[in-house]
Amino acid sequence: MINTTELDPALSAMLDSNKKSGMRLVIGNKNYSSWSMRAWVAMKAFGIPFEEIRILLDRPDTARQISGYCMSGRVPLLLTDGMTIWDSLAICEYLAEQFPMHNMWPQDVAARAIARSICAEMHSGFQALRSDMSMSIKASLPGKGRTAGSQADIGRISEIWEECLSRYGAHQYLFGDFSIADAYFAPVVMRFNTYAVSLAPALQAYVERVTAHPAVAQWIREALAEVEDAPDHDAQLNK
Ligand SMILES: N[C@@H](CCC(=O)N[C@@H](CS)C(=O)NCC(=O)O)C(=O)O
Repeated sequence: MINTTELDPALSAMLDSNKKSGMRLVIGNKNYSSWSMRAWVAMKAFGIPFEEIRILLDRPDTARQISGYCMSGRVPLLLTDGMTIWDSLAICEYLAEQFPMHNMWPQDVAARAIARSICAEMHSGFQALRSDMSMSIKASLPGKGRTAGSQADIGRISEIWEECLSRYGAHQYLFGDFSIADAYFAPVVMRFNTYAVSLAPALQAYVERVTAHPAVAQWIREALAEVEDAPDHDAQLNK
């Protein structure tokens, strides 16, 4: 067996990267599964190879199928190195550690701390936006879902984006180059498109850049091509 620590760093990184391929990502329907989208977009955007396993949500056997991989009952799941990682943020952190050459987080320490803060805020917050403006990439629901709670969430997200784009983003992505933070907010971008949220021009331009990013655009194409619905998710849209 080759001891990669004694090799040229570039060759060693390439061998490590090959060793880590063979990863499998378990996701839900692309049209609806916002948490799956985050991990999948992060992997695609940074060219990390993986096999996709899609489990349809809202089916009688959804829970049984997910529990075949992990008892969390939720997707995404990353199957790698004989273990399962069962949370989108933990998956992104694992990938950033395993593939340091990709700079999945911003390189600047202060920017990285802010990027982690906004991902954590997304991960634990914005409940009203999630429930009142649920993700359905296929749907067009301009103006729907505007409760006091979702309006407040839209306001807070606008504030975060404005701050990151003006301080770190050089008017590209939230921290300049595409990072985990952009993957994390990609499902919000999908919602802003579906529900036609009107935004300041700089934020609308960010929405358009994320929508056009190759990894995001691929997810959208594949979501639009899906034929299966998810009845409970659709019921959320029509409440
Ligand atoms: N905090 C988790 C949330 C995962 C989550 O809620 N996933 C939803 C799909 S987007 C799920 O698996 N739901 C199971 C179901 O609908 O049966 C993460 O970040 O991965």
